[in-house]
Amino acid sequence: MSLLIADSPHVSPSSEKKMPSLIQSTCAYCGVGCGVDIVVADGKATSLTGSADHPANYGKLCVKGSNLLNTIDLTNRLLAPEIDGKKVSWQQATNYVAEKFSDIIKEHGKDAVAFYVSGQLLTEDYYLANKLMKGYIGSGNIDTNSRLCMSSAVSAYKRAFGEDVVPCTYQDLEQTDLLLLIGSNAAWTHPVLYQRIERAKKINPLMKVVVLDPRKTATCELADNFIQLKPGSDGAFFNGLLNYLSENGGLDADYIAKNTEGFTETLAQATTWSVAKVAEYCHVSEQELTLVYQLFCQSKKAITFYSMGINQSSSGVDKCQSIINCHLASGKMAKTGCGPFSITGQPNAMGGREVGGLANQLAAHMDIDNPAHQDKVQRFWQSPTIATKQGAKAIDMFDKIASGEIKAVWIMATNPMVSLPDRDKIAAALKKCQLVVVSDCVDENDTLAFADVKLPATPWLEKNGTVTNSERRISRQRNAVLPAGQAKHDWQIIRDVAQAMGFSGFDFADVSDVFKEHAQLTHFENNGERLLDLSGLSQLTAQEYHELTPIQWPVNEQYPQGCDRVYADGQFNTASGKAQFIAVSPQLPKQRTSEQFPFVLNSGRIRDQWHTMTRTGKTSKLVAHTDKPYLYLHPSDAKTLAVVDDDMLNITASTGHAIAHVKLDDKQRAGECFMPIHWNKSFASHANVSALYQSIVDPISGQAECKQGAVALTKKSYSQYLSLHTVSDVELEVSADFWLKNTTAYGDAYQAAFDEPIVDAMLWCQQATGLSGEWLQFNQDSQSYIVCLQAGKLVALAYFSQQWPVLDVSWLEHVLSEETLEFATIQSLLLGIASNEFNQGKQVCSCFNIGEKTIVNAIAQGCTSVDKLGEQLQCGTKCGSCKPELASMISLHKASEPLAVNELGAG
Ligand SMILES: Nc1nc2c(c(=O)[nH]1)N[C@H]1C(S)=C(S)[C@@H](COP(=O)(O)OP(=O)(O)OC[C@H]3O[C@@H](n4cnc5c(=O)[nH]c(N)nc54)[C@H](O)[C@@H]3O)O[C@H]1N2
Ligand SMILES: Nc1nc2c(c(=O)[nH]1)N[C@H]1C(S)=C(S)[C@@H](COP(=O)(O)OP(=O)(O)OC[C@H]3O[C@@H](n4cnc5c(=O)[nH]c(N)nc54)[C@H](O)[C@@H]3O)O[C@H]1N2
Ligand code: SF4
Ligand SMILES: [Mo]
Repeated sequence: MSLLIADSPHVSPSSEKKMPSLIQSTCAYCGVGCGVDIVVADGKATSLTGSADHPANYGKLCVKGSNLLNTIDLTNRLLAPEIDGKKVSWQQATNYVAEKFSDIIKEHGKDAVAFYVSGQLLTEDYYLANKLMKGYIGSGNIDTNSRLCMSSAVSAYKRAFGEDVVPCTYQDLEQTDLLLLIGSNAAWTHPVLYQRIERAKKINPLMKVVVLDPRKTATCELADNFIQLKPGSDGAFFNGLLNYLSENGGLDADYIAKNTEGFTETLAQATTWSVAKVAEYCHVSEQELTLVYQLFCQSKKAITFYSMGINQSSSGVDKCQSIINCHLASGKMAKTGCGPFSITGQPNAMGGREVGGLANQLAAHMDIDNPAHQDKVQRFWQSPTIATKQGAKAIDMFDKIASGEIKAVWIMATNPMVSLPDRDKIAAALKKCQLVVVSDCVDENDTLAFADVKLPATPWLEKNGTVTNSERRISRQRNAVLPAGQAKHDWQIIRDVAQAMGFSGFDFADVSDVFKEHAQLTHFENNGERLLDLSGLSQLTAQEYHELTPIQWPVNEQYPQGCDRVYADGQFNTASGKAQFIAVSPQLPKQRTSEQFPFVLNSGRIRDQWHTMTRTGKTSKLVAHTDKPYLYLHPSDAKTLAVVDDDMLNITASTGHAIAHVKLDDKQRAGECFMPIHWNKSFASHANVSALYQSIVDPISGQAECKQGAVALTKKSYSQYLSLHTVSDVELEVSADFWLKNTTAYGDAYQAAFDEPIVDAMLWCQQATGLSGEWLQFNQDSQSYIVCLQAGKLVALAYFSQQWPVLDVSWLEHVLSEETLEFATIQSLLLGIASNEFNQGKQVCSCFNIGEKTIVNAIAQGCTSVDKLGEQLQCGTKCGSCKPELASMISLHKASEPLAVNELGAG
């Protein structure tokens, strides 16, 4: 096998047809930034494994990473540019966008246009988008979905350290004594890091893990202590910790004196936060708190690892600061196993921060409102103009689109209709906008529905450039195959539009030239002012760039091989060189429950889906674990609402409405419920959670409060329910009052519900599926069971009932894959009775397809450890993402009897 560096100027994937080649790249998904080895044969990616030598994952991959190649087929791909729904050439599309943008700028000024971009762009894409908006159009109006993700963490680092620098590494997580996981469900969202932590804890049983979350998540499997706090109350927890440190000898007076400023005022603010007051505020016991405070105080090393439960808050910057305050005060900073570690979500959230992709940054960690920085960047770019003030942050940007102040928006690699709060408001804004340009890889999503111009971008596997992970490590994302159809790389699309607008600074032939320019800017007149310095990479030849191995910044004369430890000398990037304490006054969420909206709505991720499902929704492998956008509800609330598992609930907020199935869940507090963020109009009629949140933001960072909404719940019933499995595509938008769609191994599975019963069920099926063949129907009570056969092969199966029909997935997979069905099978289909052998229950292990019932039975027969289950059933032995769930099933079922078929829902 030869090592092929595809898309380099020297070798192209198509020229290397015969021998299988190995391409090293980076996973498309989360901020862990795992390396992947892709085998390519005859221009196609044939297998993928974790790169054994990548320092993020050392060969490991989670379930999403392992399934990357199952999500790359060309179905739903946008393969040609379109204007107003008509295919056009690239030249037409590029000129059209350039002309429209130029006209609007000419008539209404530079601030009448905007870009809304994404932490899923590569650094080179991001760099050019930022350069075009800030240096050539001259406006600050470029913002990104990272605003919804870690902009509060960015603002807090900047305020405290003088620069947006993450002072920790993955190794620190393994080398610490105490790890606080705050508002992070890392077991599901950063699984490979979680597994590294799990392993570290096995090696060092003295290491302690504490989780703070209003929900007891899969991450708690690793926790020695779990603090189930009141939503939004984390700021008080950390003020209380600071106070406790001060009262119990936990301060590092020397560190405070030498390296920080503002301690006295900050402590004064925190002293009112006694353990008793924090306990009352956070709704937790004083004993639990004291235990964790003691742990922090006594541990030599501690890391606070925080994520969306902290950032997505109307006071997120202060919450991050309250964490930083505790680390500065205790001196648990910038040394092995210590520090405030904000984990990034998206694969290149960090790269976006480096190039200045947020509306309140300039470029290369320089400040947009600093005249010296403006001058520096403009001179470096030799650009005709430069942005001199902050542009519109995401929420404001869409408000300005709604008000008509912004007349053209170019959206790249994000799906704001699904991910921004207050969906109706976003829809109204996009509808009103004079020109909506969307660069995406898929041909349909909730945002593309509003696009005047659609630009086909290359997705992962075709893309080529760099990403930076959560620990400041730059890795190459290399393309393994050539662009499909007419798709172009995002950086090329931006370059071509910029040139069509008449701008001269975009003369890049190769992606490595873009990277080099970015690296040079980080060094330009830096004089040690900013830690972000990539001068060591600023002279790479194209070949060296293509061969670049993972490296942590800064990379410069002092650290030619990169640098893992920053701020070790206690010198920060503030004017005084000292880190800043800032007094924090804890705030509760702005979205409050009321008589009208009595439930707190929490939202977040599930294990196997990525964001708006444009990729992970494509494979049955990733759908089986959680096949519906459930609303997770406490059993006591379910009792009050008179609902049981799988009943339907109307979820109403001041901003919008959703409908979802109920899943009983006693792992959250009564009065609170949780809904996943992933489902949208491509997969469900009423399941977009962002419709239920108001767009209330942190006053400093502009990050939206996406974790604590207020909703009303009422039982929703329909007069008829349908489960439909077919090989054909079905459009249910008009014909059903509620619907859900899932990708399965055999085609699509639909669930639908009707306010009025369907009069002629068979006719409805024939019209909905458009299939002809032998249609058979069996009616019993008020149920209709319908099948359609083509030459003995089952092509459609529809069950109408007054409750949700329960069908086992593995049985369906079996009957729909058979070439011809035996008469007895057709009979059992029409009676709706699956044979026992197929009832495995909900899928738990996606790698080996192992269901709940199989696992529970193995536990009852003595497999009482995750390792034993793995030995017997293989579950958990590949990617390991299901191991926390297996552990929790063992605790639940250890002493139980094997389950009978009817005891488990068929999932
Ligand atoms: N499987 C999967 N993994 C992903 C992603 C994905 O879509 N799918 N997306 C990636 C991205 S972009 C991101 S940003 C990360 C996000 O990673 P995480 O932040 O770990 O994920 P979330 O599920 O959004 O939220 C984390 C937890 O915050 C808790 N929480 C809610 N309110 C509060 C609160 O007031 N205080 C505290 N302490 N906790 C609270 C929630 O209950 C939830 O368990 O995941 C990344 N990884
Ligand atoms: N209520 C609530 N809302 C949230 C969150 C929450 O926890 N709760 N989390 C927030 C967070 S942290 C995040 S990060 C956002 C995520 O939300 P989004 O960014 O809106 O979600 P994605 O599905 O990742 O959107 C990426 C889009 O880009 C396309 N795409 C993929 N690769 C490429 C590429 O290389 N080039 C181009 N041009 N397009 C590409 C995909 O097909 C998809 O349409 O959601 C936020 N919204
Ligand atoms: S943890 Fe999983 S999703 Fe994240 S980068 Fe690694 S393989 Fe990809
Ligand atoms: Mo994110």
